[in-house]
Amino acid sequence: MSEEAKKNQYSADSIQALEGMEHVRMRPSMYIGDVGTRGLHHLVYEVVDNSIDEAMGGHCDTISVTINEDNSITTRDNGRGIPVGLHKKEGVSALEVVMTKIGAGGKFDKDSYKVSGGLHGVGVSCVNALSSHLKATVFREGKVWEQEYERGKSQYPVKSTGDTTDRGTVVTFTPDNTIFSQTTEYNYETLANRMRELSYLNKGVRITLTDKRNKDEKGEFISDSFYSEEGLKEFIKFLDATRETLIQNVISMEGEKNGIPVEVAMVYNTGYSENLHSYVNNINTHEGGTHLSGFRRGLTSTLKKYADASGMLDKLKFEISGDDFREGLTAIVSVKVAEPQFEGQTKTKLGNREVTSAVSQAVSEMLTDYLEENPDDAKQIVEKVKLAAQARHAAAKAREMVQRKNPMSVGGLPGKLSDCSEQDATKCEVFLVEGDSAGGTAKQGRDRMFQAILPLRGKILNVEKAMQHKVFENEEIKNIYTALGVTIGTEEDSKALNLEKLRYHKVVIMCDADVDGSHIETLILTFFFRYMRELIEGGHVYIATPPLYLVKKGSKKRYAWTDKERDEIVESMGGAAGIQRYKGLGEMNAEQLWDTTMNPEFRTLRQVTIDNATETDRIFSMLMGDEVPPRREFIEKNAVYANIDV
Ligand code: 0RA
Repeated sequence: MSEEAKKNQYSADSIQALEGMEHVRMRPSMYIGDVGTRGLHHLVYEVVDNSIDEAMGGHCDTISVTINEDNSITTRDNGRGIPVGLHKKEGVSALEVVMTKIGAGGKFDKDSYKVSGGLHGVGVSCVNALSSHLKATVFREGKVWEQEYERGKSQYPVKSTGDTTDRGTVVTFTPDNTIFSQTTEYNYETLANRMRELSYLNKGVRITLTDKRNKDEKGEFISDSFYSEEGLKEFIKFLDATRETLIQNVISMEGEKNGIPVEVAMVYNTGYSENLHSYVNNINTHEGGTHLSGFRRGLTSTLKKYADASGMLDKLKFEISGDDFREGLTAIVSVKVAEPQFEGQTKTKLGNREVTSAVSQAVSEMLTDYLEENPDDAKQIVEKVKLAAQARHAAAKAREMVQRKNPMSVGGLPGKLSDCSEQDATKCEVFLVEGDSAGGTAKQGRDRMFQAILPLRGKILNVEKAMQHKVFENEEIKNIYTALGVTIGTEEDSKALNLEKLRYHKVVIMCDADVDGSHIETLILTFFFRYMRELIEGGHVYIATPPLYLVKKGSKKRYAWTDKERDEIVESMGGAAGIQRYKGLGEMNAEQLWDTTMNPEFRTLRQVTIDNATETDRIFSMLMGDEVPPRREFIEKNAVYANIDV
């Protein structure tokens, strides 16, 4: 072939490869979920998942991820390196096929079944398609190989640039800002949380994260290195660090059942909430599925058998239910499935039937051994189950009270609620306001057509430390249930929140912009997270952002939300303006509150989302638990709780 013909042949191949790539650029959300912050971070996970795959095959033990100064990302691993030889079918280097063919991203050798993979398992080619620039460097068979791409299009054939004794793959990519138009700025904490999680899920792999945009006091780049010797066992200790443990050890097992790799770790604490986390191929399965059912089944049957044999429950007058075995339980189930079927609303529910019995068996064996070897712990657990059953009985009565009220009859609505006149719930908003006086101002300032006000008295109950029946007996909480028109129990799930009769599609928490206000905000969020998670997941929960300052000069008036903004306004007014600091909502009059915080045209509402349920869980238990030092440290470090992604 002549040089010219070679060149033509080369571009013909890359044009063909581009068809799938164009589709990724046209419909990015189909591949990475969305093109917001989540999707942006997803690009990193996708590349790292490939490195984790190498690690799971035993070919790699070190991965590094660097956020470069310009928000491009560099990942490096010491795996085998992406193959660079000629790919016979495609007629170009395998590296080029991996980087530019959608679906070819996986391994060619079928015997190493791909167990990792991002939420959508789309491969690095997808990251390439969504990057304005990407450079792949491969260290393999003594040589360094390189290829660069723009928007997924290779710029030249794979070339060798030198010799090396290293092995591995380096990928540097710049997310395309025409696709990620909202932001291309990476959040260090978000990446750190995922890298930490991955290190627990894949013990023995060192994952280092470095942020070249920021330096610490010593002049060094911000960096964390995650490494876990014991895997899930350590993950449990990390999650439960601020809870008081009920038993001596973390109970754990690791093995293969019916050909399915299963890892389980669990511990009981003295608290009341159930914290189950499950993973399939390193992906957090928020909606649970067959592996979680297997865990529950194994736990219930084993504990029930033990408890019955012990005679400790003989005097109990009612049946123990499955829930009773899980109060104060923190557990993680992680399975690897060759061809996972994901179901559910967010495609995070495992559907593979065969997994249930594999996990159930694993849990039974693990727990039977532990109970036999640790009779004191066994006694503690059964004792706790018994108390849980008694409390559940009390809670059922209290919950009935919440359920019985019919929120559709005005008579049933809480007296303190100032309702709106609009009947269409999708147009309605309710403001949960701290204190009666601010509630009064909000009531005057609102647009009564579509905005309702529910004042909450003082501090609401800390549900993290209260037993369920106390929660359902609490006046403020009962008011929230009836005002929102939500009940407990749907046709499918007796414990799920029923949103069918939700009366307001926006639920806005409005608190003072001070320490007390943010504490109350956290209490309300804790309640929503533990008892109304579906409301958050449905995108219904928001936080209002009242201004911190009023800057006045002559007849000019402007509001500021940050110190920086305040200074800029003062300067734009030519200096020496009068500044009023709002210490609370109560200091604003109705008109000011409407203008700055409630008027949809000008206000900023922060939508509350749950980015990472495992991490959110840990943060709430820490913020609301008994131990003060970690909480103080967290609040000082994060000022507001940026970490739960509000
Ligand atoms: C295809 C085949 C093989 C490895 C990889 C891809 C691979 C991809 C990435 C992405 C980041 N790091 C990676 N490391 C490896 C198998 C290699 C072989 O059979 O030698």
